Amino acid sequence: MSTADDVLIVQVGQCGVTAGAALSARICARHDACMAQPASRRPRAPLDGLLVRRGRADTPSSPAAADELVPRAVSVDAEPKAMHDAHKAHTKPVAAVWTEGGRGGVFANGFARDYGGGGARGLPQQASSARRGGESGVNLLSAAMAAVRAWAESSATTPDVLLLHSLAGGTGSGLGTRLLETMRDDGFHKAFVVTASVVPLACGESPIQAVNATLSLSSLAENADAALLLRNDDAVRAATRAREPGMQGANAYLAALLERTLAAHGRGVAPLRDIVTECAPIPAMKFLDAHTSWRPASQPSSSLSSTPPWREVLKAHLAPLVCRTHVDGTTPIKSISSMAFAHGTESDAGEALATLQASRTYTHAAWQTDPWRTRSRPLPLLAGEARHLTVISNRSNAIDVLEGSARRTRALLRAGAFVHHYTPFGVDKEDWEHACHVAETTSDAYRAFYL
Ligand SMILES: Nc1nc2c(ncn2[C@@H]2O[C@H](COP(=O)(O)OP(=O)(O)OP(=O)(O)O)[C@@H](O)[C@H]2O)c(=O)[nH]1
Ligand SMILES: [Mg+2]
Repeated sequence: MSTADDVLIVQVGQCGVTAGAALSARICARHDACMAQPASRRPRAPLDGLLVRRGRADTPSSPAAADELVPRAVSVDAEPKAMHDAHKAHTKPVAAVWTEGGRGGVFANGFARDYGGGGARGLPQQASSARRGGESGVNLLSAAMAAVRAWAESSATTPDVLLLHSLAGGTGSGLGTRLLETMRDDGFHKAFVVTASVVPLACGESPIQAVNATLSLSSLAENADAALLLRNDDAVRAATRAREPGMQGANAYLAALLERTLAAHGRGVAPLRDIVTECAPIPAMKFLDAHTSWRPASQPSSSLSSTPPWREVLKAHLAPLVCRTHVDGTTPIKSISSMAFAHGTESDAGEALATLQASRTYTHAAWQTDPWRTRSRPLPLLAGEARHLTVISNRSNAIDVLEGSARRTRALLRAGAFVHHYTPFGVDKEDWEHACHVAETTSDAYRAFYL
């Protein structure tokens, strides 16, 4: 049976590589903390199973020591900068492939350009294989697939895949979804593929972010088993509350959220399968909402002397991050199925859930009589933190992302704006139309079930 040990993390584009590096740093730090304990009472860190031995130098300008333990993560980016930064911070994936130029924030450029060629650099093979770095002449999609395949084959069973990427950038959205589609056609049909898809800031970061998001959301609807929609607005809000503003803080929040999500399921349980089975059993509704309580580092905590009550943890550090109404500001957001991952024991999880239900932070559809599942385990804690709760929920606010993106894409389509940026890469008006249609149909399914 697969477990957390059989997860392959594939991180694509600047956002994927950078947030993935923050996750890797946390996994390695937990491992090092456990190893620092005397051998007689040394615990196994919750995500130790994700660590593998990496071989020789395979990343830009940062030769890794042989036999270094690193998380089973493959980094893919069209440009090397995010990888350089991650490697300087000593957060290395097991394999990295890259080219020398970004995709200019255009989905089509990431999705289709890699068909045609352009030398990719990197080492897609396992540590034991012969080195194939430098200008290999292989295109980025092929090189990325070779790395993914090599590490998948190193696992006892086909691993489940966590694809970490943004919906807005050219590489993360375009190449990320292209990789997903290729995996589906290429032996990964047995694997559960869950994406951690970073939603751009609502205030807007690029005039074509909605088009990129619509095109990738429609591909996720067709190819992923579940997609965690990680809103950058929430991550930035969490970071600001924690007095760690900016993208670094946002990534620290996202890393904590993903670490807890992967680690909470207990021995012998495959985390991604658990999430798909419990939260996304209906294929038409696979877009999930995810939040974790994240204690502001600067805030004094009673946890240093005693364990704070769940009411305090949830009210102060989870509820403020969770939206309760749709973008119209009045229609309540409803859930149909939710999972709560608690640090601690089963009784801690039960207590946390009772407190959460009393707070009405999450409201479930009236017909759903048994909406919650809990998972509990001693999980990594942040400095000064005594307990935390993470919630993954199938919620109607997916409608806002799907409809909002499709609406803006249709407006650009009517105006004929920006289409010429996509057509040279083989993504034309019909593809925009199709993506809008898929996003709207998916949104309709949510409306029918929830509202
Ligand atoms: N949370 C978070 N979001 C990021 C980060 N870097 C970029 N983003 C978001 O990602 C989106 C832009 O995508 P990028 O990942 O930068 O683009 P890319 O995938 O590298 O694609 P190209 O640069 O166009 O080739 C925007 O919504 C950014 O806010 C990061 O480190 N953390
Ligand atoms: Mg980039």
